[in-house]
Parts: sequence; structure tokens; C-alpha cells
Amino acid sequence: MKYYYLTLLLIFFSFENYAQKEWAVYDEALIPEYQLPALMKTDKGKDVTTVKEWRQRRKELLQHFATEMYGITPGEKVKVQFKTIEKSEQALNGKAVRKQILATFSANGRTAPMNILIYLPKNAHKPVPLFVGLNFYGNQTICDDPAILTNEAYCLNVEEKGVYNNKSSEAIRGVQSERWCVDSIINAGYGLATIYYGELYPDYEEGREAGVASLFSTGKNEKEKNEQGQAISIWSWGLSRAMDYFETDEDIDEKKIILMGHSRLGKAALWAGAQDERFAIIISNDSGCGGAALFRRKIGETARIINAYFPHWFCGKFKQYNEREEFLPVDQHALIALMAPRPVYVASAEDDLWADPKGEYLSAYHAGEVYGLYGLKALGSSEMPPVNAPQGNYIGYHIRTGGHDVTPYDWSCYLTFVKRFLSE
Ligand code: GTR
Repeated sequence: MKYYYLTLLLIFFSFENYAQKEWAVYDEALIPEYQLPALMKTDKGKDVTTVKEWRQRRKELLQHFATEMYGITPGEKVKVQFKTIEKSEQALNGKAVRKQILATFSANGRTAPMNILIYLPKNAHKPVPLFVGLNFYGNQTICDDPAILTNEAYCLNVEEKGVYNNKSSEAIRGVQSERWCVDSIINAGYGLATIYYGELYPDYEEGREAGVASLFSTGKNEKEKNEQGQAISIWSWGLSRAMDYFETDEDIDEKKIILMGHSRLGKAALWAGAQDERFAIIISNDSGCGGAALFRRKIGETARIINAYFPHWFCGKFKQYNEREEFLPVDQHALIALMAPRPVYVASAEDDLWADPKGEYLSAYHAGEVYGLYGLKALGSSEMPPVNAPQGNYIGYHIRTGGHDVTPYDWSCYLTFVKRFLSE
């Protein structure tokens, strides 16, 4: 049964990728001449030479990302109630504590749930540092633990909406275990928290009408509607609400929260990390177009392609940059720079040309200018490093062999990276 669903998911993704790839260009020789928008010059052309001036420049960049790309994150007053609905001291063969937290949001006369699954190492010194990331198919898919709650109201309904709905069922328990490496994380002394992204903004065009997204108004006029945050923005919003919870949990060190996301959820992690400086370290795994990759290279997935296939991810206004990436007031090196001075890690995969590994690397490299202002080392060279050889300092990077995925190798690099900054 499990494999039936997995096969359907794979067929869906392959079909989708086949259609998208028809439009893509991969030849480096076809990359247009481009100039990246300056990080260290204000919109009015004034040089940024101090951290204080950068803090001002930072606000301009955040504003551009909000109004031109991801959309403005909802600022409405949403009430939230956190409730521990399940807890065990004997999880993962006795080496972890498992907590399942139900966050109930209410606004504009509606309510919507968000379930946070948390594992904490039992023998680690409390409070513990913790990785947090959204997952693609439901909390019960991240490991084979039969006690992970499956909200039965969220059962997979492939016929109705494809796989991009906010429903997730028993049939796929554990199918993403290899991507999460829960054991290695716990053995290394870190906690892990995860949330199913479909609860926030189900991943299809009308998804806004379901899940947590449905709590927010859509804007009063055309301008507001056009600049309104959509899926990536609401996914990021959810991560910040999880952070609100971590601040209340005595077992978790809220100063040591590591935000990690893969692919579209890597885009969301970067946008959340840029806006919410409570996240201590940010990790982007194969986040590609609209994540770490530079738009101006126009290689692999581009603004036109992503807007055509995922019109609900970015704000309405972003569509005006289809084939006009050079007019964006920002590029993704600025997104990485918004993490400064916090450590940030960008990871690529050699065969994941769709995500433009070189564009991901160059973003990480160019963001180093801002880290320099803080006196912090980042990535030393604009040349792509060899495969399977992690690089960098406050900005880390690796490109591994293989395709678009999260692998045990990726996790081992992340654990090594975060340890440098988080061990006392
Ligand atoms: C692809 C999309 C990418 C990436 C990926 C994923 O179809 O074009 O931008 O986000 O999905 O999320 O796996």
C-alpha cells in the first residue's frame, strides 16, 4: 500500500518535471551578461561601510523581497493556543523524548491546526539545540515510529487534488525516513522538530482557501492583493510560529534553533530565516530557483518556469519578472546575506542542474561581503569547489554527488557545521 502511494507521488513528480524541463536552458554559454544588485549600496546609492548602515540596508532588501518576490508576510493578529497532545519518554527505543504539540490558530472567525512533532535526545544536557524543518508528506512520514499521530482528516486524496493537498495518511508512514536521519540527529545530541507544510498552505493554486492560509484576508485592493504573501510566505510564517512555541518549552534551547529546508521548503526556510532573526543557523538544501540560486543566471528553472508551474508560491507581482530577472531590485545573494552574522549553509547536488548548483554557490559566495563587514570569514573563492568537499566558515557550502534529495551525507555535513557554532 505504502509503495502504491509512493509510486503515484513519483509519477506525479516525474511528469511535472518532464513538462518543466522542456523550457529550461543548461548551457553556461547561454547565460546573459549580468550584474548583481549591490549589497553594500543603499537604494539611493550611498555606500554601506558599517554594521549600523548595513542594518538599515537590510531593511530595504527585506522590503524588496517582500513586495517583489515572496509577498508580504501576514501581519494580522492571530491567536494561538499550544497544547501537548502526546508525550513519551520512551521514544526511538528509549533514547528520545517525543512530544506532539497541537497549535490551534484563530483569526477572522476561523480556526486551523498545525501539528509539531518533536524528538529530543534523552541523555543530552537540557535545554537542547534543535533542528526544525517543514516536511512534504506528513509528520508520520519522517520516521517509522507508529506513535506519530496522523490526523485522519488529512488522508491522502490523490484523485481530488493530486498530491498537493493538505491531507496525509497512515499509508505513507515512514516513507521519508531516509531524508530525515532522526537517529543520527538524536545521537549527536540535537532535537528535531517538524511540521507538515500542507497544514499551512496546501500546495496547489486554491490552497489558500484551506489550512492555516485560510485565516488570512487576501488584501483590500489590487496593490495589496498583488503584494500579498502566498505559499512560501505562509510556510515561513508557520516556522516562526513554531519558534514561538520553542520559546515556551524548557527542554529546548530557543537560542540554538537550526532551520533546515529542502527544495521548495528550502526556499521557505531561507525566507523565514531572513525575516526572523531568532533562528540561529539556517540551512538550505537544494533550494534552487527562488531559494539560494541566482535568478540572473537564467539557467535551469527560471522565474517564468516557476511562476507558470507554481503560480501560488510567490506574490502576484513577481510574475512581472518573467524573463526580466535583471529588473529585480535584489538577487538571491542578498537573501543569504540577510542571515548575517548568523551561520548559514547552502548545499547543492551535482545532478540537480534544475536547481543550478553553480548559481547556489555564487549566491553563497557573494553574500560573504556582508559577513566581511562583521569580521567573519565566509567562502574564499568564486570558483565552484569539488564534489563532496564541504567549504567555508560562517557561510558553509557543499556540492555532493547525486541528485535532488536530502541524504545522510548532507546531514553529516550539517551536524559538523552546526557543532562548530553551538558547542559550548
Ligand atoms: C520542483 C520545483 C523546484 C523545487 C522542487 C521541490 O518541481 O521546480 O523549484 O522546489 O520542485 O520542491 O522538490
